[in-house]
Amino acid sequence: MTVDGKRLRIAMQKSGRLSQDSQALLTSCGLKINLREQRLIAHVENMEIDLLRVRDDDIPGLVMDGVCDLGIVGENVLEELSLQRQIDNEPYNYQVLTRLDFGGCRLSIAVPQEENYQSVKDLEGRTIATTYPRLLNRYLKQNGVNARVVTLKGSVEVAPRAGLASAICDLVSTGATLEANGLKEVEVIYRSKAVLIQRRDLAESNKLNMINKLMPRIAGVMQANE
Ligand code: PRT
Ligand code: ZN
Repeated sequence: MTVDGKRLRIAMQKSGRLSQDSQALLTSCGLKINLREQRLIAHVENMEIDLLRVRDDDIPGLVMDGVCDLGIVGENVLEELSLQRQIDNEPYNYQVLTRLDFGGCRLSIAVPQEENYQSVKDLEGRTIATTYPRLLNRYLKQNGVNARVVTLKGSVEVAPRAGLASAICDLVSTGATLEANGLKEVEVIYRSKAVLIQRRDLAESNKLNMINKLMPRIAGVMQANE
């Protein structure tokens, strides 16, 4: 299989919070997907489309590097990689085709429940654990706060109890995880949803035609969900 084959390649999360909704959206758009396949690549039976099922963290890079044509990913992951690539002077080109109606969450700073937190200034000089160091650093910079950022890929919510940090910056949806870990949400630094992105340099007319056919269907599916 070649990278510049004529089948449209869509990167989506293999298993996680976005996979079911991503799959349901594509199915509602008329793509016949063999859901039993546990493989990296799922061929769509009735259209010239392949689904690449990967970790969500890999999706923005696959699109930015032009290896996949489209991707469905959370804005939090997309923005974090964009910031990283800007800092590292690497290309981070992509186009957001549409925001989707799932995957909603917020990236928030949380501190121990018993703390008398007043304002963002209370974060000065502290250590904050997060999986999103660049989004957090941007926020701290914008607010003129000096804090040490520690990157953890998982279990961020236990960092204060483990003595690794005195605050965290993590994704929140219901707030139950923070509550269960004796933490309270004090600042929302980013609001995220899933988005459909396209690689910038996509020029093949057959692929662009397919995308032009898909977009109104996606809009229709979202309208029906309202
Ligand atoms: O294996 P892979 O790397 O693909 O998956 P992952 O474990 O990295 O990601 P996954 O499946 O957990 O999340 C994928 C995407 O879903 C995220 O990047 C967000 O865009 C979106 N999303 C929406 C969330 C949440 N809501 C969410 N609540 N991602 C994570 N959480 C976690 C959060 O980190 C915390 O641990 O859920 C917990 C908080 O939830 P509440 O309801 O207790 O507040
Ligand atoms: Zn991930």
